Amino acid sequence: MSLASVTQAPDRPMVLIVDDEIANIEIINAVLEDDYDVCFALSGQEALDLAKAAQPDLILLDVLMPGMDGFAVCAALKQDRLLADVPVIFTTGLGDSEDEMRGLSLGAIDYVTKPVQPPILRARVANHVEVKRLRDRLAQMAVTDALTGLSNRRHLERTMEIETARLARQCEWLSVVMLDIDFFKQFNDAYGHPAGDRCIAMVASALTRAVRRASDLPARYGGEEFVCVLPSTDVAMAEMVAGEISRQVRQLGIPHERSGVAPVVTVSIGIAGARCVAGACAQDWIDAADAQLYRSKREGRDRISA
Ligand code: GH3
Ligand code: MG
Ligand code: MG
Ligand code: MG
Repeated sequence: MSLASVTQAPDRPMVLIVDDEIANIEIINAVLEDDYDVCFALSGQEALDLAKAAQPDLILLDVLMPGMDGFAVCAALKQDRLLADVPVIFTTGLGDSEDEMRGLSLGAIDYVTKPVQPPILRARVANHVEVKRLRDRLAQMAVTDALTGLSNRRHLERTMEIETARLARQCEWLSVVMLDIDFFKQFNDAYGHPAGDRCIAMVASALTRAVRRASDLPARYGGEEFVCVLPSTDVAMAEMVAGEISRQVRQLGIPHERSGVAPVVTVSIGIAGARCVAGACAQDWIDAADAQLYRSKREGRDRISA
């Protein structure tokens, strides 16, 4: 019944119990503690703070509490982008169908009246946690490239739109680095398509090693093409990142006997960087980086253009 146990066992689902009466928390905790990491809050505000910090898989929410009541907590949770998808089950003494309707219309997934029946509460929690976890996995898959584990193109494009708007408000720099494996058709021809896939995955790992900031976003843009979004980064800094990417890829030492530039796999890189202004369009950075990448190819490959 603590946050400490949660951090030690990240695979056990976490349930947050919210109730102003400690006796109620103890009853529900006894029902769930064998299967879940349980944390608890004694007030609405505490519940919101803890939910933000702990990102539980499910919240059991009392309605009648001094100060902020459960309905208000539920409404606030649903307003919060990071918490809106956490399933909420009201556990309350309020048994009117009107109250139940209100709870459900606020976005709660379920409504249980106290005193709770342990096996039924356990079953409801298990069902909702399972659906929540499946949904989380699907959401993760929707933004991830299966071969490399990097962000996929859709996620990259959506993130860039959000970032350009955010950076424009601060009149900040945004740089985009685009890279493409050199003579990759010949690589596939020489070593086979499965080896080509492994090569793409290894280049992705080199790219991940080369970008350091938590806000940098490396992504697989297409077949053997990658894009790295670097917020608050000017062109000079982006050139350093690109140099590191190029070095890391070379250091993989993947033999490429049919490359026209080196005995190992190399990449050509294009960089686009500019300060964001109101109305900035993410696609402009992509187009500009692509044009620079094309220049790197034209001028001989295995090089960086900005
Ligand atoms: P360049 O130096 O000009 O980039 O030459 P290239 O041969 O790399 O050029 P191009 O971009 O035309 O060819 C990319 C090749 O990458 C074509 C395609 O067969 C291969 N490819 C694209 N996606 C994948 C993939 O997922 N796996 C494998 N193994 N090959 C892929
Ligand atoms: Mg209460
Ligand atoms: Mg290509
Ligand atoms: Mg290529």
